[in-house]
Amino acid sequence: MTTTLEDRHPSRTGGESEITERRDPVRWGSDPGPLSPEQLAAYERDGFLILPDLLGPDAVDACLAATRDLSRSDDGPGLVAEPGADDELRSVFELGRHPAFASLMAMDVLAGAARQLLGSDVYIHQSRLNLKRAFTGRGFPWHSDFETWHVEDGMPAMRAVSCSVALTDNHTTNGPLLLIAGSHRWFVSCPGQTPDDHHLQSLRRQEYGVPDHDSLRWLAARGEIRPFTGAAGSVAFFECNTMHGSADNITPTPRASAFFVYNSIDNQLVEPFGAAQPRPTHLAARGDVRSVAS
Ligand code: 6CS
Ligand code: FE
Repeated sequence: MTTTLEDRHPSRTGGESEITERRDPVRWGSDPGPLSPEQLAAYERDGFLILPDLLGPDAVDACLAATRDLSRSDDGPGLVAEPGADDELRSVFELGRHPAFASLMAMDVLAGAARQLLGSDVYIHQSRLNLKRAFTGRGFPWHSDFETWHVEDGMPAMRAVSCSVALTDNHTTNGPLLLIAGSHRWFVSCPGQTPDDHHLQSLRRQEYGVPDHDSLRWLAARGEIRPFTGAAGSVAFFECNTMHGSADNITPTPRASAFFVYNSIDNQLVEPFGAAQPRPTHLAARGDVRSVAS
């Protein structure tokens, strides 16, 4: 059942692509927090903020050990294989099951920055590992996370931020996250209509919620495409509507990343705006969500 709320960001309604101005603030409120005024200004301008070497080797090592644990677990719903390679693990969801990730995502340097950007308490909407293994790690086509979270999960407003933690060194060559600077200022509605149980396909190879080339050219003409490169322990915060994607990793070096999506406690999910059924809760927390402890 789709929601009866006014859809302020219609997409995948069966029509053509359309680019509209963003209708929500980028930074909500003016709460204090770990980010400096210069860092806040860069985030508002670009739609992302890269913090090189934010986390130390101990935190990275703990996450890598947790990654090995979670990757070994059974083939639960939170494990996603690469397209066309059922034995190659692509993503693992619901990282809070592991104490190392649970404590990292609650650290003030991460969760405090999210509260500062979103102007409220926050909860984890989604957490995932993208392993992007050496030679076989496949990329992710260009997309706005908010477009998916609005259409398929019922996220009402652009009041969420992703935190990407590099668990291995990110180079220009091993499939780093690519972001279009400034793209968060426009909403790109996508063509087509969401198939039932779309996540069973989209998390392996996304086809719906991927903007057309003309829209991507339009955005890239207004903002530089920048890679998130840096040593393991580097962190990128990116706004939920910033256009991003990444290429395949054909190099001998893995590009493993953890993603924590912080959503405002005041932006909790309603019924999907463009899908028949909500996605499972390991992809989109809903119901009795709990704020990340401050
Ligand atoms: O569908 C989702 O929620 C996920 N898909 C992508 C490609 N990025 C955001 C999110 O992790
Ligand atoms: Fe994404």
